[in-house]
Amino acid sequence: MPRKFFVGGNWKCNGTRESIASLLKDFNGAVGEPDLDVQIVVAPPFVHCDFTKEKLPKGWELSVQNCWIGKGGAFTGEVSAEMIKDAGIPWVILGHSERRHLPQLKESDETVAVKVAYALANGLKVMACIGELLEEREAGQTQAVNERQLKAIAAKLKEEDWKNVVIAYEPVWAIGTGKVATPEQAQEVHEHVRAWVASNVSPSVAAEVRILYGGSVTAKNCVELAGKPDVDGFLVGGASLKPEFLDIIAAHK
Ligand code: G2H
Repeated sequence: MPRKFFVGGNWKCNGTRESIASLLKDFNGAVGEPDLDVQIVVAPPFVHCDFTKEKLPKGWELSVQNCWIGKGGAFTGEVSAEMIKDAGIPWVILGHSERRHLPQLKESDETVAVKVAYALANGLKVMACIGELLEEREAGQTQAVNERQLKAIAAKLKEEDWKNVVIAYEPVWAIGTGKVATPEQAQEVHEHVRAWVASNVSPSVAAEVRILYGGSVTAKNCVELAGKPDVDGFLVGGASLKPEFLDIIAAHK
């Protein structure tokens, strides 16, 4: 079965009720019947999820951008996977590079992996992010870093869990910098990731798992990226807050 194209919109820590209402009004005005060849998932900040859910275009799904590592309880400020599921939100983004690398957060490979496993076990679907820093790429460690991050996650999952996972490859040097990976650079890593999954999880999971590219995706660069055989969609930040998100959704056509 061909892999269905997937476009995620990561709104990060942006937006007001007013700006979201305006953005969704534009999206609703421009989209007609759902395009069954693409899966679209947007991730507002927690506080805007309900508001966004009421106004999402038909067929679009909702995600959050993080969750707590385990069962809820005395963890001030955190939101558990069970709560997210209970709120009717199907997806969570985990392991985003901003959570891995911001000095205030510093989530380790192990923390990300435990979160992914717990979220899946509690009925969420996961966009699991991986990606190397600029200095790691320059030191020739790109594939090794992505393998290490993936290995930590794979070690905690059963084969059947993978049907609820999409992998997002987001080179850190390309995130929010305007410096997009070339289609060849993206394809090289995606192909390697898929081969790693084939060898370390199973060939059938490798054939089915969607591998998204993320990092300064725009309406201008998305078509060429989408043309690469192992690029199954995008995780979009800045451009998901603009009308051009619709052009990125159409990139698979
Ligand atoms: C990477 C991406 C969204 P941007 O973080 O996950 O953001 O498209 O702004 O680089």
